[in-house]
Amino acid sequence: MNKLCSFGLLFLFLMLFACQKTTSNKKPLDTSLVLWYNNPANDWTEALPVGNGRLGAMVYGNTSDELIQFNEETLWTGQPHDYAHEGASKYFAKLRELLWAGKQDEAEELGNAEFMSQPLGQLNYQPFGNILLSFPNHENSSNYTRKLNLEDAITSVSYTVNEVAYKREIFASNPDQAIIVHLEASESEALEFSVGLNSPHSDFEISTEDNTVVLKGKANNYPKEKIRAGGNYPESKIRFEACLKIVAEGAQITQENNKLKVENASNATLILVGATNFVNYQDISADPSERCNNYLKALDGKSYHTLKEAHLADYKNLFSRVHIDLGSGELSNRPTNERLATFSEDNDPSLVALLFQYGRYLLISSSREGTQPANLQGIWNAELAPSWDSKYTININTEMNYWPAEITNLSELADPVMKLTEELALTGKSIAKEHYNLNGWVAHHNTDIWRGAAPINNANHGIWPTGGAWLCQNLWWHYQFSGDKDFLATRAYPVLKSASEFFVDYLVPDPGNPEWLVSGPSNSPENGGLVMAPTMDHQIIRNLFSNTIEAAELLAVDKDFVEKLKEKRAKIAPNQIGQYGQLQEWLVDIDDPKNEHRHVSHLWGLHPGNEIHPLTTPELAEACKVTLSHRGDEGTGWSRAWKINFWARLLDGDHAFIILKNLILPARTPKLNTDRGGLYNNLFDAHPPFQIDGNFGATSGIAEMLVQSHLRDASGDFYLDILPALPNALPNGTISGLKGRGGFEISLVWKEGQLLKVEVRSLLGNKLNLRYQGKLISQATEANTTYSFSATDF
Ligand code: FUC
Repeated sequence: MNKLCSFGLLFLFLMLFACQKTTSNKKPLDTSLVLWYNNPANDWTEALPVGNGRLGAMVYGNTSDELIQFNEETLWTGQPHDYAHEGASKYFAKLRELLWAGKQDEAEELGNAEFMSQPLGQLNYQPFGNILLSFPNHENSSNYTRKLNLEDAITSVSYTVNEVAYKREIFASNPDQAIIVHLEASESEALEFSVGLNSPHSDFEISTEDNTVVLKGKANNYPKEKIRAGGNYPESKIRFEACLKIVAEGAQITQENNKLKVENASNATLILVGATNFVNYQDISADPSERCNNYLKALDGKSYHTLKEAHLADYKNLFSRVHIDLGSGELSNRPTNERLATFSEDNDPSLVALLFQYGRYLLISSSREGTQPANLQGIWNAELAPSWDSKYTININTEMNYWPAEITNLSELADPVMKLTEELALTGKSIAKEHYNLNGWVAHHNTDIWRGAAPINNANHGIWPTGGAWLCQNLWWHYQFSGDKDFLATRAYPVLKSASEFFVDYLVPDPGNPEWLVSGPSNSPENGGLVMAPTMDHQIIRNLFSNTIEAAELLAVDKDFVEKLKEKRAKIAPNQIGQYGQLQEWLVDIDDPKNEHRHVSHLWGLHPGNEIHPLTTPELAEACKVTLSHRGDEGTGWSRAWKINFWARLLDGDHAFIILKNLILPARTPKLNTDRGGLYNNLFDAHPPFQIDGNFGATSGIAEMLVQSHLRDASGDFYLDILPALPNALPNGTISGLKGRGGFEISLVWKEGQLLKVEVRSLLGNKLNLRYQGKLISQATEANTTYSFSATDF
């Protein structure tokens, strides 16, 4: 035997040995895309979420008394309602006068009396019900694991009782519009359980028919204890129904006290469908029973295997567009709660990758084409009186939810927030008329499923007219990433134009600097009360005008209007640098350097806007750094997430990483009396309490460290900035599938902090401006063609 041949045999032997090892032993857990735990959830923030955009569920993973809490996204309190305050516009000019005269208290008083939404608050998102499973004698188990695998969007629980292995798999199917729970035992006929449904609402009934448990009910009214003075919240008219059907071949199924008891089963599949009478914000005429029946009919006869395959195909089509690997080690193999507990002292970059992908997972699970947008809690809410109503706060939170959509290759998932914006453009028209006597549309700092657009809560933070204008950014981004002119003409432009129409006539000369136009009455969210001329408004309105101008020019329409917008845009009060070198939050230099307020609104122009950047406006960028140093590196969950994005835009990856570490802190530890900003054990972001924006903002921030595409050359083509803010803590990695404006898909490999390889797929054939460490490759591209470069090409 020659040497080569004996090496070959040895290799073959080793391979066989390796294969044997992996097939004979339990496959080791690939933790790169898995959240996993050795214990059932102690509470809701440890339960694991699944969702199909419309239905959501939180799975606790208890062995004997399993609880699966579920939601349907249209179950809200209230009914279609117009929130306009008739006659409010009579006080609009007066509010300005009072503020200019330095009478803020009086202005707020007048605002509260005459200018606010009717009622003063909006309605809230509701829980639906619970699936209650009971497994007799499963209290004492061994080999317990529960996990959520982001690769297939399935959460599973496995354990052993009396040498029988039990396994549950739970997922939310988008193609079949159902929550699927599959149960199996390793020994035939060893599975025995009972299952029922209940609901936290006061008005509901349960029945059983055939192999199905049915829950019918009506939403509670808005919780009394949360009603703000101003009263008169619309009565709840949402009705709901859920059906849980059991398929367990060969098993014995009996009805017992509105529950179903299953005996002698080897496996069983539970199918939960649910619906309400909500059709849209003006129409609640649907029949929930009919909807449930239709869902069940469409599911009839499908095996668990078929349901699972359809789910995997649908989900993977979205999720697998982006791969990320930031390296892993021994530490990465620990349960997720243990990794979270020590992340700040560890070197565990794969938890960063997991958190990045978790944000994408949560967006896929809470926002699909045709659904409601992800609200403050996505679609997961167990409370009748959730914090901030689990609605849509649009002075940062809802927008943050959608920051990752385009850049992490989930473009179609932005559809719900664009639809919401289109609907607000309709309800906001009557608010523009009633409250301001102006054309166009306006929305303030919150909205709900009924598309409330009037100022709510209190004049000191509710009168803020740029919520709608901010939301317009999503429509514009969608065009920038997709290049879809048809979309621009039919969906984006009409909304942008109408929003601009409002501000064209709304802006007013500042008495101190009459050549400047300012916004007001308004506030710098939610800091400092009712004022004239907050910086953020000016940045948002400038951005709105610029996008409207460009859209009109691309579509070759509305020449005169474009001229008017250009003229007004040039006069909007510019950003100011104040006495400490900070970016001023208002036109007057009154910032308090000790103020660590969670909102950093006046840095909007840095992110998510694009008018401030170290390369284009270095002095303003320096001023942003001063402001950020005043505000500090902590804050609520979403505030931390925003600061990651800010520092990435300031090209300071290490500072961005400091904040990321502050976000990946356990929100709840035995040492603390109360929760803090950070993450719960299920990696839900903590404001506290749970608020999903911090998850989405973190995903966006990590993407912004790796690729940015918001700057443009003189002819308007985008720069793709590669590794613009790579932290030292992430020296090695690969990512594929990130998106850039202008229609590019980007894949990167880096090592020891340096780029090795970049591949850019041009989708639209636009000019490529690839920039790395200040060096630029510019070239024409062809659509659907991939271009590869190594570091030495720069
Ligand atoms: C804004 C923020 C709060 C909270 C709420 C839902 O009002 O100022 O911190 O996130 O939205």
